[in-house]
Amino acid sequence: MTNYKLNSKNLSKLTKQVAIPQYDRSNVKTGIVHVGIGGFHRSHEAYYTDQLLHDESITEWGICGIALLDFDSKIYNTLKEQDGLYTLIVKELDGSLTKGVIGSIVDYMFAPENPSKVIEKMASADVKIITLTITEGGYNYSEATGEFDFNNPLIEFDLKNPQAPKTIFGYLTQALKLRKERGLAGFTIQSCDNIQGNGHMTKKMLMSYIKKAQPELAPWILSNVSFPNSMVDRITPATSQSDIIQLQETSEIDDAWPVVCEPFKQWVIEDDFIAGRPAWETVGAQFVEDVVPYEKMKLSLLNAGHSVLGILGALIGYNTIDESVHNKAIRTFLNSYMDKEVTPILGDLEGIDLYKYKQSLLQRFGNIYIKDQIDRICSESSAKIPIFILPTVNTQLQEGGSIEYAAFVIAAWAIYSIGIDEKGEPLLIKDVLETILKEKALVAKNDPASFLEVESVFGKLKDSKKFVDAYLNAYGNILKYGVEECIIRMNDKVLNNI
Ligand code: CS2
Repeated sequence: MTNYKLNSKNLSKLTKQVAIPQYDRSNVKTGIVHVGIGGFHRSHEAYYTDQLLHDESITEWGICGIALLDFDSKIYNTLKEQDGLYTLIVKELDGSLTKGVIGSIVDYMFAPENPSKVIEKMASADVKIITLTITEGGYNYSEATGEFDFNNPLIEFDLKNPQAPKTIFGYLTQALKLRKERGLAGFTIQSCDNIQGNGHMTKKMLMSYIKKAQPELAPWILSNVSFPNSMVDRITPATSQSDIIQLQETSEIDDAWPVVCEPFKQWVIEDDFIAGRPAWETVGAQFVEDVVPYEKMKLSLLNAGHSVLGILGALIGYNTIDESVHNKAIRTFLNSYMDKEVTPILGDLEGIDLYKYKQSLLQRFGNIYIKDQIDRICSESSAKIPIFILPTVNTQLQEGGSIEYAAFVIAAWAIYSIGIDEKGEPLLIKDVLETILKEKALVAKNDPASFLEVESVFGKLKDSKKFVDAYLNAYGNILKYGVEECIIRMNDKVLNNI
């Protein structure tokens, strides 16, 4: 089979076995600017939008993808080489692959190369929505103070260099300033990150920055910009070299960076778009009045479930999430965590069958073809744990409920942070707080509670005797018996007797 480099020119050469955009991409305007064009954006929002653009009467909702960080130059260069095109490979539960070329990213920019071009783009009249996947840590929120972190050197830089910023806050501020000066309407800023109340968080953080950077702009923003909350979901592992080769071998496409994902997808959005929006509901998104319960459910079951499987699995020496969930003891532990500690805090979720939702998560985690990397899941845990697990712990503590399973996971994380698994192999710790986590983890070998002193992660958790006792008990047991033996005993409810 002849292979063609993926680009606009070669699209027409592909035979029909892979779906390709059936719309005139040159006719599509960019009503959306998206910041953070990693795998998740490309398996989720860009996919939904591509489906939408197949209705050729819709031409105003193409995406301009922004690579914000120096580190993002590779994806920018790839998209540029491929005219914004990439292949989405859905790994079905039976192992088959559904492949489609996605065409919704019709423009792309590398912010570090030309910040003013990005600001101008955001300020242009066609743009109605800025969507974000800037990761949980990208919001510059300090868990210790509950406020915007003005000590971040990049924020200090942006305050001094408003025309050539480095952070999303600097870009949005400058673009909104230009829109106001030019008498243009505002836009919607829609976070697509895994944060409870992601719209509220975006608003709170941006307004804190604006009050320092451009205080006179604040009232205009409050009446001209909207920040809908949303719940986003689709498991999207990092693309591996074998995915690239498999695509070459099973299609005519040479794609330098395809995206792989699971079949499941969900997008629940608050209908609060001040400058109009695409009819994403026609391609499967749900628009609701209040997305908060959905977000809470997803973050505290799916994302927390991932962290549980990732941290426990990493210590045992597993590489992928499916290996971890197929370990019966871990699976039982995860079930107990979800049933005993998370479910009670979720309250009534109208129209959702939680039992089925939890069952479906186990099936999704268990998809053996996805091979979701434990390294990916455990990366940046210092930003994930405060969002995925600690809100559950704090509510349970207030209500006198169980925290034993969560405390076990945190103890396992403290041991994980030493950087060696139970087989003596090194663990790859990828975290902005890597240095401090390692330092505390080493001290914790003799004084386990000291790990809980990382206030930017744990806040005041170390003051809860109930939590600390459970954590210390778990820490000691893990070192003594190993993760698997501990959870087998815990599952048998005999741990307290060991
Ligand atoms: C994962 C998420 O990063 C993580 O820890 O839990 O990336 C997860 O795969 C997505 O949120 C799924 O929607």
